[in-house]
Amino acid sequence: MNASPETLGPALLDRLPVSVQRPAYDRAALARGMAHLGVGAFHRCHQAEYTDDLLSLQFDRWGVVGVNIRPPGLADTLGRQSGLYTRLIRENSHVEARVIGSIVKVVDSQESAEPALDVLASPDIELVTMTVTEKGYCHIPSSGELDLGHPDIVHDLANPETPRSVPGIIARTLELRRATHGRSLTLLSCDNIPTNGVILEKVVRTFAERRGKGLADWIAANAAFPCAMVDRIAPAVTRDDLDSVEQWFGYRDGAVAVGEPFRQWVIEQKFAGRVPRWDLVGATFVDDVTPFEHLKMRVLNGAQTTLATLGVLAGLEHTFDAVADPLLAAFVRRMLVQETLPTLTPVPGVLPLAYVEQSLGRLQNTAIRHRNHQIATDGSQKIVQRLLNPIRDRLRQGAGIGLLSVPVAGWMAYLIQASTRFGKRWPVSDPYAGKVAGIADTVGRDAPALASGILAIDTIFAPGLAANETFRAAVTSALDDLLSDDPMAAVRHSLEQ
Ligand code: CS2
Repeated sequence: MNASPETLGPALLDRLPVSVQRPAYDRAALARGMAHLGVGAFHRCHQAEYTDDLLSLQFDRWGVVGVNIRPPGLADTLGRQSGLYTRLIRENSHVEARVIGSIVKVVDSQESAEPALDVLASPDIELVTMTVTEKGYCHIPSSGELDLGHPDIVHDLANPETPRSVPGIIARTLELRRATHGRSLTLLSCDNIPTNGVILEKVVRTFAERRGKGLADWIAANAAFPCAMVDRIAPAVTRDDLDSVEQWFGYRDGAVAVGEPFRQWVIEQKFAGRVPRWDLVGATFVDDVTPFEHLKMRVLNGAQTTLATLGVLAGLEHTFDAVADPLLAAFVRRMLVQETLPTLTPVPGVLPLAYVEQSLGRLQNTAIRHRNHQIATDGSQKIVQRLLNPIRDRLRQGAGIGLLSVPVAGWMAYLIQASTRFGKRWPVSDPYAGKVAGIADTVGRDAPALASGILAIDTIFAPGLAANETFRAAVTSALDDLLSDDPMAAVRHSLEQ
């Protein structure tokens, strides 16, 4: 019997195969200085890698303490490996492996907020970055306001010392910092919501105002909430990824992360203290992130959501399968060039058409096995910034929206058919899945009634948009096709117009 392979850890660093890069700094000397909330595949492929790059260039106390307040727990796996993990960059048949050392510890805080608060309120922590997913902010997608009816917010306002939600945890963190050492904190949102820092600040402030005792004023003076645009495609990690590392490099790693070569990070320079000089290793510090985030969310993410929902309806598994389909590829390119690009403000150094081609090229990478169902998850939290905001801008310009309306109907069709078509193979997950299912139960398979019912959800569709006749007609007609036996007729019809 073969001996089981060694697990990645500090003892293995000097014996890694030469093809695996390792931290080029003294990891034993790395002190903790920042925390990251939501250590998933994306963080391990993005912020942690930038930090690892920086530590090699300019060593400083920027060790990251990861904090997970939602499953899955990672403390055991990464703890066993002293925070080390393998980051694979993959592009078709090309693989590049590197062990990242910037995460010094991971804390699981799913059962209670205490472990998270211990880390976040500690005076060593000068900065908190976060990737908590769109719905983690507990905001109303159409308005950006804190959702005071959200069960976790209701709970946290009644029990502010034992919070469950991100706004509740951040407000409590700042309250504890104020009461103990009084040190300021930068909170850097890295989620794909427009003006993410503004939204974070707003939900935390609204929460703190209800808490009273001058907390909101203290936060305004002692915390900063910069906006950021982040980019790298890094799908959920699979058992195959872990097995590949073992096969290729001879050791076991339970926390492998896989990403594409492209990466980008644009950060608003608005800090409440020291932050790592990520600008020395490829990040960009700017005064206004807005043009960058619109470009990225509307083009790259807009294409992903379009290919994901329409791809699932066409029976295709991954993004690369959907973009290889000639009809879907022609559709998404035409949608982006004709309808999305005219809504964007120029970004210095970026040629819009080249950005579209580069984005579609990234989506063709067959080594990035990003499942359409994964991207379709939480679509209600994504369509506002990816599709509805450009639609609203187009309508204001009096311009056509026949193409952008198709993936909006795609999201509707996906949720309408969740229980009958997809739910058995993939647990469809979206905070609005129940609501859409309820509408479908009441009105049946009648596209105009379904579209009307769903467009009336004003926390997603701002009333002005939902009332627009052009938009209503385009969504209804696409939905009718998408629910038929020939769902791709929606795509063909929109291209014929
Ligand atoms: C994806 C994003 O799952 C999704 O919603 O669209 O995670 C996407 O891969 C990243 O934003 C790329 O930077």
